[in-house]
Amino acid sequence: AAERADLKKEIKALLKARDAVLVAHYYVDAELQDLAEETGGCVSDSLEMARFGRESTHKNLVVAGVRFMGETSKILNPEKRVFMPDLEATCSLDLGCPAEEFAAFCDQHPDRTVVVYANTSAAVKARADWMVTSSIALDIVGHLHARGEKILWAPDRHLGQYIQRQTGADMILWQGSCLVHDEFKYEELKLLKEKHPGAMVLVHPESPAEVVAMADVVGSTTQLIKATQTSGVHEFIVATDNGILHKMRQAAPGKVLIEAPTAGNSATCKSCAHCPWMAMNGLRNLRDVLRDGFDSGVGEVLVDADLGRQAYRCIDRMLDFAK
Ligand code: CIZ
Ligand code: SF4
Repeated sequence: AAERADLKKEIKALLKARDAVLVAHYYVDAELQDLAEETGGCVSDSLEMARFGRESTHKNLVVAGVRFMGETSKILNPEKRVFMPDLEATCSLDLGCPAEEFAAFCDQHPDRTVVVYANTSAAVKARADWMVTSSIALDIVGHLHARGEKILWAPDRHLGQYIQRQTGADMILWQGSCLVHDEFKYEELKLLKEKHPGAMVLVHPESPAEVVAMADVVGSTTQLIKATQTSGVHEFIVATDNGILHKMRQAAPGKVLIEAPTAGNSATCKSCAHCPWMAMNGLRNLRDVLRDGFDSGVGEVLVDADLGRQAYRCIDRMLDFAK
């Protein structure tokens, strides 16, 4: 514990010395989320992380999250240096949507507007017309549908199906999935709900359709946190990465939060509903990157300048739409 306190002190001093601000996702360690808040950074979803990074007046950014979040920050802020505690922190959606195959898929459907989820590489974004995050996906696809546009969606198939059902848009879907949310199980959730009949079920739309169908609230991380805060209900079953529980406990003190069951977590596994890549962010590698990365370049997110400019358009379009 003493060592952790020292590390935190060191990180705070280094953030100042490097003129850097820490931006953390809801799914990373509670300690990192707290540090981001204590030091004037932010803890949020990928939409707010992108916004915050762009508006920050600090010269440099440190992103505690996964690779696509660091890349998005760099693309929006090419003049800033962007670092991550571990550049290997990726995402199964990003991994499952290689740029070349994706380009071939787009080439087969030249009549469609290409909408990609934030959880993709810079190269995939460079090919897209729009980038969306889960908090704004419904609004943007609904808007495009109303204009008569047909959609090519990638990479999360569950989120794509959900949007398709909600908006009625004509969509063809890339078949990717999130390895965390894909594991939430319908049968087990049904049993859990029977045991807690008063509980409100909160589900992230990267989960399978039959799990989404059981939800009282379907939404992005920010929307789910809000639901715990604003609803009069006392008990919640939460189907998303359990890193979010830290923020929910702060937002809704005293309320009961129950993790939704995954294939393995009911009795045997305490960390199934947690992204292994988000978990790669820790105090030690955060300290290391702040102390050494600025000189050695280790942990620095680099995006090819031309590719970055191309990818910028679809992100900027979303941010502009969100205003
Ligand atoms: O699952 C993710 O990686 C999410 C929910 C990202 C985000 O904040 O949009
Ligand atoms: Fe990707 Fe899922 Fe991890 Fe989010 S939780 S970063 S979607 S693998």
